[in-house]
Amino acid sequence: MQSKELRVNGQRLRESMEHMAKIGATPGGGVQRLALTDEDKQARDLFVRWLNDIELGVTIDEMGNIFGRRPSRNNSLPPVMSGSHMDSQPSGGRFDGILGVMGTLEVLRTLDENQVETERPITIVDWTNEEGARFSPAMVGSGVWAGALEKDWAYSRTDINDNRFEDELIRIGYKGKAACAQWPVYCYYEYHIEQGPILEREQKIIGAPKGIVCLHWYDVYLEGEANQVGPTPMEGRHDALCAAAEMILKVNELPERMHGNLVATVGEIQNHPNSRNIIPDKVHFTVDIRSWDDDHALRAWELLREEFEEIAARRGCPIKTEETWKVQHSPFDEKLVRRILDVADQLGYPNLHMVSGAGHDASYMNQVCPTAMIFVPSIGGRSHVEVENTSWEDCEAGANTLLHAILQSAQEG
Ligand code: HGY
Ligand code: MN
Ligand code: MN
Repeated sequence: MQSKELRVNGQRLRESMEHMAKIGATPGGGVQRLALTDEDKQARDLFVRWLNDIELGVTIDEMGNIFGRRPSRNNSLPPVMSGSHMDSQPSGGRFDGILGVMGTLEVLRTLDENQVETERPITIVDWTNEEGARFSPAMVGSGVWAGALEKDWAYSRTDINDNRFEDELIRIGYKGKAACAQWPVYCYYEYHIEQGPILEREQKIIGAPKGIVCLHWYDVYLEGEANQVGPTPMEGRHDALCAAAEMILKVNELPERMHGNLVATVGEIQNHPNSRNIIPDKVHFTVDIRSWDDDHALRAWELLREEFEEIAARRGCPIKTEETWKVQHSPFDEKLVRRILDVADQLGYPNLHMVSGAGHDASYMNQVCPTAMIFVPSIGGRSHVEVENTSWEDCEAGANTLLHAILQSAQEG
């Protein structure tokens, strides 16, 4: 068969996705496969089995990143790499991350059954802890591989129950022997759901983001004074939760005050002792700021921090802030982005040049090799929720686009 006529097997892709969706399935139709949990291990074990079924050389590195390598005519050439992540949010969706891993697997299965030989090897990857939901920050596996994050720092990260990243990696049996350090990659594609409303609204099937916004993560800790809620007068209280509440509204108002091109969110909060008849004395909350303009995001944080200091002083609640993680905005390789749009045209899929507001491992891969992403629509623009959904037709269209983008790159000498 002419390679131009090649198409993936949409039914097989659907079956692999539905098989994976059973691992960590939640009552509302989503998944909970937090990084380095038993559910993550189950998905990993199944993925490795599927890689072995098509005789890919499997490598697991010391951050638990899983690579499968498909040999080629010229194995000395740097490979085309494609993949994503299999870990999820606590009440995550059945498509985020896993579609990129299963989509790439479907591409390799299709090449295999059609005996397609490529000039370059092709490597599939599952990156560890892309979400950062259990162990912050996000994209830790790809960050260490790309040399942007320190392995020992990553190993020391703890979850809310003080479990260490490294210990959990060992516990699930995925602390591999291979060094987690970048090696030459010809180019990297990541196939992913859009996680927003644009493709659906514009009635497009394929999105080709020009890149990913910057992501800046901060942690804020407030100290108040606990006391019995009844006898303690309102005057003179040091209520850490009220201080946090004022600050959280400042975060929400920030984008408007910064004249747009920015989103700012408080997604996580812990309140101590969290008892209805005790004035809270300890609060931790997170701040997530994103923009295409890194300096704009930094200015926003500086503004916030000044306001937080004023509120903390006025309420007598000492504050500590941590600049936990930053990844710069990532403009993708224009040639590869163009390739994705051209392939979508050739396959007859309406397509759109856009930007990604969601972070992806492609942010770090973009720092080490030419990188681009393929998006498909999220129904209702929803993601990171159990109702996250994408039509199987669109999943197949995305995988076909990935197939031909990978093929074109893998045939380049
Ligand atoms: O935060 C993100 O956008 C990604 O889900 N890690
Ligand atoms: Mn994702
Ligand atoms: Mn996600």
